[in-house]
Amino acid sequence: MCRVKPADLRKELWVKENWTKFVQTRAMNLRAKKRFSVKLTYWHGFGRAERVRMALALAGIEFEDIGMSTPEEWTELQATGKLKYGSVPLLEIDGKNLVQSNAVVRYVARRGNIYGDSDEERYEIDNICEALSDFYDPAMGLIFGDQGEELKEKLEKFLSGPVVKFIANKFEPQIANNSSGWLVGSRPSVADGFLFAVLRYISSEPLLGMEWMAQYPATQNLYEQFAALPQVANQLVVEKKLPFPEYVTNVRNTLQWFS
Ligand SMILES: N[C@@H](CCC(=O)N[C@@H](CS)C(=O)NCC(=O)O)C(=O)O
Repeated sequence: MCRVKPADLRKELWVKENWTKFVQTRAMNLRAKKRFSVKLTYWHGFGRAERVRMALALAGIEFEDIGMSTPEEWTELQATGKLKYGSVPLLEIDGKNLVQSNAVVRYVARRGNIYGDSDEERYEIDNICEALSDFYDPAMGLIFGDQGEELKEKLEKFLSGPVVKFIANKFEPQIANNSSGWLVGSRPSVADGFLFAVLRYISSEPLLGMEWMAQYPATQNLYEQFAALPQVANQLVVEKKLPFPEYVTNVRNTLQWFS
């Protein structure tokens, strides 16, 4: 008769127990690795990264949102050689270091299938993203300047200039004439994500606030529809956005702007 020795039994039990633990830990590590294999580096604010965040959110791609705050972090990042032009945002995805926000948005758009359903739609999406850059670029610096009378004047000019040119005359009628309620085609695309990012920034305090948007019901409806998409709503819950003063301080500290 073959008797199992107590020592062998203990060994077998040990292997069984620890193998299960090993398998569980490995699965956990793989999940964590997968979860954070996508990394976005910028500051925890809007700037040029928000269009990328919204594209990732719409595509349902989980990412680690890395916000810089010190000059050391900036120096270390430069030393990695990951920034082709020395500037952020940086998206680390699929083993690549992607820079240039509009090119990054297009990459995420293709990867996440949020880039229309035909070449015509993709052209229109690109066209709107470029126009959104034109609209947003002059507004991006508003929170970095004077917050008193000077800001008030700039905001008035912004409302009667770019807001009329882009929102009133172009995007509002384009959305209103599309039965889906999105900018292009029958489903949300990166163009909607970019518009949402821009609207959210310019409607934050101390900028325009939300009231101005009521004049543009189709735009406002798109804004609300986009925020309510489950994958976007999830991102808005976990986002690490800082109040403007802290965001501005972090950018200034990191880049050593002393003015
Ligand atoms: N065209 C680039 C511009 C990138 C850019 O200028 N990023 C700024 C932050 S918004 C930056 O990294 N500035 C620091 C520097 O260039 O030294 C893009 O859209 O990504």
